Amino acid sequence: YKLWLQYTPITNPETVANYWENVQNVISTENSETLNIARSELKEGLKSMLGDHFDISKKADNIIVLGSFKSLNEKMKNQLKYDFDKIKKDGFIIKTLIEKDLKTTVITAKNDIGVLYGVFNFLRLIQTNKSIEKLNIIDSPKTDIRILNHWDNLDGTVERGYAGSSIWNWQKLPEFIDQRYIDYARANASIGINGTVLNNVNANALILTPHYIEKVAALADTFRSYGIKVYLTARFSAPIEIGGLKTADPSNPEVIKWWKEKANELYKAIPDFGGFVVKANSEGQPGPQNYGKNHVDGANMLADVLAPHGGIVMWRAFVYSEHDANDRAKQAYSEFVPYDGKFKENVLVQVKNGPIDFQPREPFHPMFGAMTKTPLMIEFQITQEYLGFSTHLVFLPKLYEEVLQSDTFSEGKGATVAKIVSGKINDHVLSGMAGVANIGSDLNWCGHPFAQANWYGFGRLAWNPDLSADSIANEWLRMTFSNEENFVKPIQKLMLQSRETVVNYMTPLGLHHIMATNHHYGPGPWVSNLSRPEWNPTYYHKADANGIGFDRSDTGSRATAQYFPEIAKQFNDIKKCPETYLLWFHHLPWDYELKNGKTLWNGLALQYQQGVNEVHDMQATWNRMQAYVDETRFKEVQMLLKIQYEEAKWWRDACLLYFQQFSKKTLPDGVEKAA
Ligand code: GCW
Repeated sequence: YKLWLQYTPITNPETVANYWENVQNVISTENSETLNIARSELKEGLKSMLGDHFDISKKADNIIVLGSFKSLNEKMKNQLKYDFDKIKKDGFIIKTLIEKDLKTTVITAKNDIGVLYGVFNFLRLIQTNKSIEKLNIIDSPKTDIRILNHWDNLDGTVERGYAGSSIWNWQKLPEFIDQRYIDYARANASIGINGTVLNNVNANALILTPHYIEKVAALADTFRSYGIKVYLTARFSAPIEIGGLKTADPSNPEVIKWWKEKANELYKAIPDFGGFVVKANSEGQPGPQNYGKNHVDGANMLADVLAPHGGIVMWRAFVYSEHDANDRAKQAYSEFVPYDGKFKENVLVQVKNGPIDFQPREPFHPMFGAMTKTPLMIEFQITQEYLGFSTHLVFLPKLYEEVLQSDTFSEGKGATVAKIVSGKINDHVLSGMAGVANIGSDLNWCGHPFAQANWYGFGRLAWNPDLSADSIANEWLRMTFSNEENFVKPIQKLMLQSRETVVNYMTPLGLHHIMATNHHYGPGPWVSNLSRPEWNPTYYHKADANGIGFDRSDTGSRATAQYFPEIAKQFNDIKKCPETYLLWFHHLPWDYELKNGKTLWNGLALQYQQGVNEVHDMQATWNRMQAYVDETRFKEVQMLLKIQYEEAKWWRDACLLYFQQFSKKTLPDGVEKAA
């Protein structure tokens, strides 16, 4: 329940003494709600980790000074002023200053929240067993909007949520502030998350009624001192549903007036309200296209009403329709890219990491790099809709890293998705990263003890999209479980491998969207009778007697042409296309020869088997860890891995039996037959 903020007592007396040498007291130079939180977090954290040694009532020499730059004494200001020029909004400095025998560690920032971020960073050093003797850390977030998207409905259910029900208790709000809200804010602040969208993108307009606004305001009040702003999803047809109007046409003066008044009402209750996320004209949601208008008309109308209050619009690009079903992967690009430059300044277009839908593996979305005048946010899914819910252990930062480090070549070599979303490439004022939350009412927040790492990792990468999944796994394990090398090493390896493993047993070689209908849990490549073509798995794998895969090259849907030439050429050419994306971009015969010399059929089968073997190895590794993990978590993970193993076999058997009807080939040696 304590997530990565365990502050586990350090047992080695020497280590304790060492830390104690450097932190004998905490002095804060000013007061504010946020700084008080920072101070008490630091004291409680140190006390918990260092034990009785840390007695703040004792007179002490080596201290930590906490406060914003303006509150520091002249001497410190002089020593820090150059560093200070290097930090940006919300950034911080942690620096050891030594004068004669006196050592002072200063944690300072331009604003209060920066100090709180600095405190969590400092505590992380001790949590992960790092030295704090001579510190010189200057760090700032690389994106502005680091935000969770909750797909929580007002009735307490969570769309694609696998960790119990919504943590927002609408019935008891605004009076009752659940301790969980505070714990939630603290956990988010500890990784730099500074925004939360409380409700589902498949929005219910009721959230915008006075009854709910009051409740939303109570949450905003709770989160404010942790630096977290509240945002809502806006249902485009709200003027009709709760406003009594006949239309929601964005050009209609009555509609515009209604939204203006709604914005005024929201900002009266929540002066720092963040703004709206909108899913429009996608999967049946209402939008401007219902009135013959386009995304720009819709987004700009809302942007105009929010602009005077400093609010923003995050307009989602997840759109596809049955009317243009030649290739769903191409639709968002065609609907948005032509409008580059037309969006108002306070609009960001929010784009999923890949062109289909949160698959175990997708190439990066071709919109990244293609809209130079519009800030693009990236949307990742933290909840594991297509990756085994909260039952399978999958460390997602590995997936995030793969996407973020992809080179779009939009401005020549090095224009990575990370650089585009952090606004570096086209100098955008706004930048951001959204993660669809995996948080629910479960005792452990996320349903799987290791799913917490995905929330943690998302936050860390939103702060710095260039961090490595490797370092994130390492720090998370140390903070959440143990600093024992015999534990950290093998489990870090297990986590880093886990994403490739799920790809192997679900969708190897670029296969995608072959999950069972609606819930997306388990295999369903055979489904072909759904009303919309692009909902059927057969639409994506196109397996037949001649082969398997979706031809998106120049001989097929030409989706490859949406990428910049360097990438397009690579994806287009069977010989150059990375095999991880092979069947994403090409339809190939069953005996096509893979790079390892195997036929496509044999290679595919062996990869499914490898996924199964890898889960087996994960089990074996975990079973050796009993000594390092408390019994509850040890057993939970053990039981979950057992399910994962059985289900990896289920995936292998179901997919291979199904595809075998077309390939008409036997399974190669090494692949176990279905029981
Ligand atoms: O992946 C699909 C999900 C829907 C979701 C949609 C979206 C919120 O299956 O449940 O709806 O994406 O992102 O809008």
